[in-house]
Amino acid sequence: MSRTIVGESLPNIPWEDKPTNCREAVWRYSKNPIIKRNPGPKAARVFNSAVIPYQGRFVGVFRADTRNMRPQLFFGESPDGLSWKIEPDEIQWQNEAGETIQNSYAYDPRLLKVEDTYYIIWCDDFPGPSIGMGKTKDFITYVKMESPLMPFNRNGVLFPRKINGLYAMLSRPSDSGHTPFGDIILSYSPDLTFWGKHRLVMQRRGLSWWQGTKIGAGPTPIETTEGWLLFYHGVITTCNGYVYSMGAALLDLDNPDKVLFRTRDYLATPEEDYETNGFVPNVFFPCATLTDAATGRIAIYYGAADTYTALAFTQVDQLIEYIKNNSEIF
Ligand code: BMA
Repeated sequence: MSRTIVGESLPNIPWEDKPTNCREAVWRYSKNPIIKRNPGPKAARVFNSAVIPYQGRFVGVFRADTRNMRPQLFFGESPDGLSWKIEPDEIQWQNEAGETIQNSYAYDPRLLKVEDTYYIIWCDDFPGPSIGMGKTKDFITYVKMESPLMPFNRNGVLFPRKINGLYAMLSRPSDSGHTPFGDIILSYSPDLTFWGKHRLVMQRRGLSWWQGTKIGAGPTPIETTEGWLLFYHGVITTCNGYVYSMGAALLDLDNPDKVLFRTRDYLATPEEDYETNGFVPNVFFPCATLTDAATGRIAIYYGAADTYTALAFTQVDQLIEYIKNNSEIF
């Protein structure tokens, strides 16, 4: 029993116990990757994607790079969170007036439920990378909303409830290319349209090399009794390009621009073949979690090498203890 996660129980969460010889706080699913190459007629590689429980099963919004290599978002569903059926065609968006609109590209979606609505936040073309946001109630009709923040920006992550009466979103202002910098910023909104009251949350860290080039928020923050649990990616620049690893932080529940604890060392870095080999080698990019409040189990969905979708696990109390004991904030 655990009472640390403030949320619902999910008895059918995908899960595998920690291997007895594993000393890490996060461990990988033994049957990774769960989505391999070419899972659909248009989808060549599915990665950096988001899932959520829905009506007793699981649904997801998947980033698929198509055969012209432009990423789009595809809907998928699964009875167990492990084997996924991805729709052959991308999600069709309409504007608030109900007219069908085309998205030039879309990638790295996050998916969450706030009150009775599911929100999808992704990297959109403004033109140039920016935060796209849309909503659905049934995963049939999808309405694209106003762009919340100015370009260029990526890694938009909405909190699952209002904080002090305002919606809150993390993002990572960037450039129009493969951005060699980046810190995590918090913005507030009364209505999901107008955003302001921007606050710096966390910066890249020169001394902690795995997160020395840029950082970006990952899955929707998880509310816990110890603060908002935020998984994030950190990037180092090597002679061979960027390497993406995963860390975590605890943010103050009432003022999430205040970092309480933050991992000095990465929680996971590309090590397995499906993480070190692929379209972009050495990428471990978390975009979603499933949580079971009753047991404290957390399943982390991450993109591996911009090629596969993979799964890792952790337990909230053990993870928080690890973060507190291995934290460095400056
Ligand atoms: C980032 C994004 C991610 C991608 C990563 C590594 O800029 O485009 O979608 O996983 O680069 O290529």
